[in-house]
Amino acid sequence: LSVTTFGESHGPAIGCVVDGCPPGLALSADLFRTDLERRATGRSRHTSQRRETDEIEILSGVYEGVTTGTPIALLIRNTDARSKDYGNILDTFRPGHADYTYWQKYGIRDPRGGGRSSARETTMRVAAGVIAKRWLAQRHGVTVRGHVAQIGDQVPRGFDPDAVEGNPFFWPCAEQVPDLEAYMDALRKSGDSVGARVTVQADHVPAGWGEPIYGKLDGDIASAMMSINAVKGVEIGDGFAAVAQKGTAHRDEITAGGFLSNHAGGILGGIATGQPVVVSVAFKPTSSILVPGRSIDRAGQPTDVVTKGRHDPCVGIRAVPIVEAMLALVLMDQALRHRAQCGDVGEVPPRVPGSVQG
Ligand code: EPS
Repeated sequence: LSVTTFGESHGPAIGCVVDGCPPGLALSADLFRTDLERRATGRSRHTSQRRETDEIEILSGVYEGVTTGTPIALLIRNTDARSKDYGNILDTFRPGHADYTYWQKYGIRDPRGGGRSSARETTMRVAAGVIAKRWLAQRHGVTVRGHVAQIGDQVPRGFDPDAVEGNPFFWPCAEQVPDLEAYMDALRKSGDSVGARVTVQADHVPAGWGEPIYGKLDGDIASAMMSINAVKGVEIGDGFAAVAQKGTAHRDEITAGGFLSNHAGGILGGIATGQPVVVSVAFKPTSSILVPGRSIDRAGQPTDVVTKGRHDPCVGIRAVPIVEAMLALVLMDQALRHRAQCGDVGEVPPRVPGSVQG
């Protein structure tokens, strides 16, 4: 499976091409609505107030409501672009923003705002992810669901999966939501931004998906997550907490009834164990903020930068569907690769004579 996106935040449209989806999957434009809405701007006062319709057009790869096996091209026309918001910073570089590195690499300053580095690009990842989620659910019963596990120094005081979709923060503890509203209101008024941690879990992933050295399942997941803008860290299972653990604490002991814990996050040696695949992603604080910061202009002269316009005080709040989409896309890709090499899930690979057989 391969996915690529195109388009700029302030261009006429954004889109993606998903190549390698098997034929026969039922697909229509309305199926994209829920996840696109979950990610969209302007749905609460705690996100950017840009209002896009995010209406999907299916350009190819679907005939009479089912995928044909040919590349699926999806398009969303931008309806609320406003590149003049960026007029005052075009000659400078926002501290902490990809403005600087795009300029170093390409020597072009796109007058259409962040262009490709804008979080707008993630819309099409979510759209592509809808296809992967549907295929995984229908073919293998795999589900992928996430939540926000930290905003700044705020951590959930409890975990109720049913609470997540009922508040604008994808937060798993409903009683804490008023505190978060106050926290985010104060942050927004201060003109600053904050980071977030998003945790996503895939259930019913069959043991065996993944590859042992090159193309490890966890390697592909890390690469996919790091390709999301504003991501600075990825953990599988216990992740960095494993540094302080002893082997006796970290290993997941096995009984006839299954594993006794899941510190590994469902992956050992690059291959799925059959337990839930658990991934956490760190989002940095948004760099487009109202607090003046020191920078330079294109001539290298010192200047202060203030970013006005419609921005997210915490881009991680909208990131749950994006992280879910990337995990689903990696799992679908690995599922197809597994089928190509080893056959369908549950099919016992031929045993080599002399090897120990189960
Ligand atoms: C973004 C800046 C804002 C956000 C945008 C991401 O947009 P604009 O380009 O109009 O300033 O609204 O997010 C979206 C439009 C979206 O759909 O996610 C940024 O700098 O990343």
